[in-house]
Amino acid sequence: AVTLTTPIALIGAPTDVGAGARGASMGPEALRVAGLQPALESHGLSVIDRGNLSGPPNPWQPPQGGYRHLDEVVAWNRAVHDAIHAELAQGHLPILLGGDHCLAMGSISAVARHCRAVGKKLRVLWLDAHADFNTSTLTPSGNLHGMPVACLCGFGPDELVYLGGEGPALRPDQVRQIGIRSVDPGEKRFVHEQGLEVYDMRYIDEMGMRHTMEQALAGLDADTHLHVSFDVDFLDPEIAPGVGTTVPGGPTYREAQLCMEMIADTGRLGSLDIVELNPALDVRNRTALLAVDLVESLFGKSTLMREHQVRRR
Ligand code: 6HN
Ligand code: MN
Ligand code: MN
Ligand code: MN
Repeated sequence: AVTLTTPIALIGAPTDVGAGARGASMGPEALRVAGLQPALESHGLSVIDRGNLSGPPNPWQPPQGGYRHLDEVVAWNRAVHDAIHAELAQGHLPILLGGDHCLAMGSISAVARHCRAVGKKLRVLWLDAHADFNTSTLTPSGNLHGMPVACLCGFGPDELVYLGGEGPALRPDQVRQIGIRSVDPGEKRFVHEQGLEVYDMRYIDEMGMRHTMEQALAGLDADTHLHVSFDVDFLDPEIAPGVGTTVPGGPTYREAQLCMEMIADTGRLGSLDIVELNPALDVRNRTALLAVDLVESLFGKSTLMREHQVRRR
């Protein structure tokens, strides 16, 4: 659980090796320029910026054997794994500044390893327009940012499945996906077969964000580590144009705020990815500023003091 005394560590991973568009490599700097650290500090949190990790350049090659840039993706994710694990071991709350979403393999494998070591349960909230559940045979693109959930659940190459040591990092029942509205045909069958819990946009339209989050957060307890993997393309492209793979019909500003606030209310947030921000496609850093605004809510910023709000139930 986050307390005002849990130091937050920012870790930049400036790469787009897993993506189909160039530019997410500039994400960490855009988030810094948008004021992520002072925004969190303004709410009394202590924040350490660890700077950026390094790794191989993007070779911009076609896929081989169903994967694009597999060696580079492995190298980046090893670096991410080690950095995130080191922060968790020190009792810090790591925020991964991506970079594309393939990097969640490194961060979540580190979180899972940490949870195994300290005997905590792990719940992953995957906020995304996409399910990211492709495999080398299902993928239409070969881009590894479309495969991290599958790899984390054991469906991928050994170098990625075993990033965190023993066995796959996750069981599908530890994942809740929210905001989904673009799933490839083979991927759709595989999501169904593996029983992923997906709160797609149809569900959010019909049931509302409040009910959606109550479901997605049900069953958390004091022994649960909550990891949020925030793909910025989760948001409607009208408010968040700065991403490589926009899909219309995403959550509005108010829906996204409520989503973040309800996560904050659990007090269980233990780690976070902010990924897929693409400053090359953004407009005056607007999407980065929005991401910072939402992350403030995720860490408990609210309009009024808790005791001053009208009771909701
Ligand atoms: N992301 N499903 C598409 C693919 O190429 O596999 C798009 C994946 C997008 C991934 O935005 O993190
Ligand atoms: Mn503020
Ligand atoms: Mn994604
Ligand atoms: Mn996405």
